[in-house]
Amino acid sequence: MFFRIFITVFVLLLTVPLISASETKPNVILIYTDDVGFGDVSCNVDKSEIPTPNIDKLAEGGLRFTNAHCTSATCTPSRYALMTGEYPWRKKGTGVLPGNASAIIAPGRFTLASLFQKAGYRTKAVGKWHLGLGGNEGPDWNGIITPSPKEIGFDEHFIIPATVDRVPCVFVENSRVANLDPNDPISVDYQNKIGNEPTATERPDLLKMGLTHGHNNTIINGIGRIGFMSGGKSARWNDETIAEVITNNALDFIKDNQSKPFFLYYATHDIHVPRVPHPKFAGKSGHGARGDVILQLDDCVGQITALLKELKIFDNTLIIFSSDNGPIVDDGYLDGSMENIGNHKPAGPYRGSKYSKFEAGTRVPFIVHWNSRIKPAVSNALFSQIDLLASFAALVQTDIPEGAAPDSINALPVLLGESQRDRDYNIEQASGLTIISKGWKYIPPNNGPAEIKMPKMGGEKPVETGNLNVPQLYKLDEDIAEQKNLAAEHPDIVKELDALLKSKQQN
Ligand code: NG6
Ligand code: CA
Repeated sequence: MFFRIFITVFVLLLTVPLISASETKPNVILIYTDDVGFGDVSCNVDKSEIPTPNIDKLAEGGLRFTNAHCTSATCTPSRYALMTGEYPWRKKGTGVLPGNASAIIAPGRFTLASLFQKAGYRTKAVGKWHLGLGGNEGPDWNGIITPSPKEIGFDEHFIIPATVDRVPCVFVENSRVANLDPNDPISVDYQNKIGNEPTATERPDLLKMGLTHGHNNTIINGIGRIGFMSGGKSARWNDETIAEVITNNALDFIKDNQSKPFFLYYATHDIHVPRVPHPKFAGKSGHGARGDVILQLDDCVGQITALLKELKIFDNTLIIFSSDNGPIVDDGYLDGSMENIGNHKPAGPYRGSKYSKFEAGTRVPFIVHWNSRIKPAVSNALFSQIDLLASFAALVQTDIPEGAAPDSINALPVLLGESQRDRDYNIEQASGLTIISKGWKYIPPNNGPAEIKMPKMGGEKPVETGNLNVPQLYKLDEDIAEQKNLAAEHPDIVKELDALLKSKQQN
């Protein structure tokens, strides 16, 4: 008896110091990539022609999910959900935003960043934003840009306002355009041409990268963009060094905050279009620009992990690697990716792509690495990025205010690999909503086009939207490629899922 008590006390004493601040307050780095498909990271597929050794190492030492989803098949809505814990389709104006859009998350709203702030973390957003900036009039590019990430929980930011294919082609640092010369003010317009610089429609001969569709407005650095811009010459980014610049910024933040808990939202431009790799990576993948920027992305991940190791904070940093939507090869530019795709399958075994209701639209890479707490494993649990907010709230033991993050559910045990429990249901958004529950995927009937053909797309299959004018039902655990529509055989399940989706849309 005594011996047993002694042992119990001894074991308790051993574990007490471990559940210290470092167990509940790890540093958190969310590597949120752009348009990276499930099959674009080599650890997710049997054989890959584009190696991603640094990302693979995170998977080998951590948890690799096979059934994790962003909420939407495009960027802005997925990021909105990630930050707010609210499904984007509940709120108007959360579709893909132009580069001069107003902030869509109201100042002071509780977000993933303000959660960490409340828990005593230092927080920073680096890289792609695409959630709008400024008030109703949009951002004041030549003054103080507010609201900015600062008003929703980020102590610091160094961001690409929207996308690299959208103007303005400048970085915003702590509410101001970085390196702006006040004598060369920026003007941005999404309707009418402004300034004297040529557009891609006027001067296709000046383009260093051809177009397949869109991107025919102002030419910046030899690349046609969406939207018109003038001025701000000293502030314009250099496409070849975007990855380097934002990664260095992230590395500096880690160095500066190595001794306190920090939350870093590191949102890469890679591998979105335009894909302009640094000369170090250009031509290195043998798969065109898309392959090259995958190598570049992997290198950036390697730089982050190397620094964490050097600073001896790797063990106590929780790193998530994921993506904002599924992959696409032709998203508007002729960059050699299509011709050189070879046997590479960006979506892995899944059907569809970015923009699609099929699984490839939202089923993305998701890796969680936390050396001091997570054991290496593969998780097949159905998981949604929308649950990160509530799960992290549980981890850092901080309350979510009443009414905030209405769709976020605490799935911390799943996130840490202590449970493989599926989310009860998962709603996916593309041009409409679909739902997964208990291994079934239901796509409501829809009259939209079944395919979107890109005008000059050559051999690539068109985007399969997933639209069909009859219900679709797939048994995902037996048919991950969504080939066999079982709706006619299981009208009861169709009815049940249809009702479930409708009920979730209402509350
Ligand atoms: C589309 C763009 C595409 C990409 C996408 C947003 C055209 C023809 N296509 O409208 O290139 O920018 O928007 O991608 O302009 S996302 O990953 O930010 O959602
Ligand atoms: Ca994206």
